[in-house]
Amino acid sequence: MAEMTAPPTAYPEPYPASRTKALESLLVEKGLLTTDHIDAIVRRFEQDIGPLKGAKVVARAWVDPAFRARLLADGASAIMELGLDRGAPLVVLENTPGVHNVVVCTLCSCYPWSVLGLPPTWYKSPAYRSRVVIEPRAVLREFGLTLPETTEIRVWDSSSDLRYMVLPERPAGTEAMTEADLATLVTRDAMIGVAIAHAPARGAAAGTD
Ligand SMILES: [Co+2]
Repeated sequence: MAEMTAPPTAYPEPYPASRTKALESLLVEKGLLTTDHIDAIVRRFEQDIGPLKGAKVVARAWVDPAFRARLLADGASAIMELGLDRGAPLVVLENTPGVHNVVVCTLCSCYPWSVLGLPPTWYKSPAYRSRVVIEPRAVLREFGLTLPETTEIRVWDSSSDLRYMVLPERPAGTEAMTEADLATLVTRDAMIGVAIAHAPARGAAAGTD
């Protein structure tokens, strides 16, 4: 009969994960942070800080036609001009008055992380992944985006070796805005293609999920 051995320990976590957990519990215990606060920071990385990179890329493309041309020709190389990581091959899809582009990964959740950070939860949902291909117009309406019947909608399926980002149209009435101010009009959802960029409205609230 085999000798009793020590009970199996839990599968070891990678070092950064256990270190992060230890720091988090210490800060919460000391009352310096709350778990709500930490969740809010994670959300900020998903919604604001990640997509901020793409917003800068779009704003540059809006003000600099030569950069725009390089971006459309080879997205991954062009974003390096703004100090961003090259990432996977990146195809930038230009929206025009007659054509609206929208991005999905039907197989899993491939996403242009080099410009948009972490994907939102809905992007990974089976419903979005299957329905946007079959009935894009209806799905976009659910996101609050109603496009004219005459606008052609093109759906692009990402893969592990090819990522897509939408270059939204520059809103009318923004001719006097600086590149930095223009970047604030570009949302994550507009770069996935489930929204468009809007000119600033007086008293408009910040976008939420
Ligand atoms: Co995928």
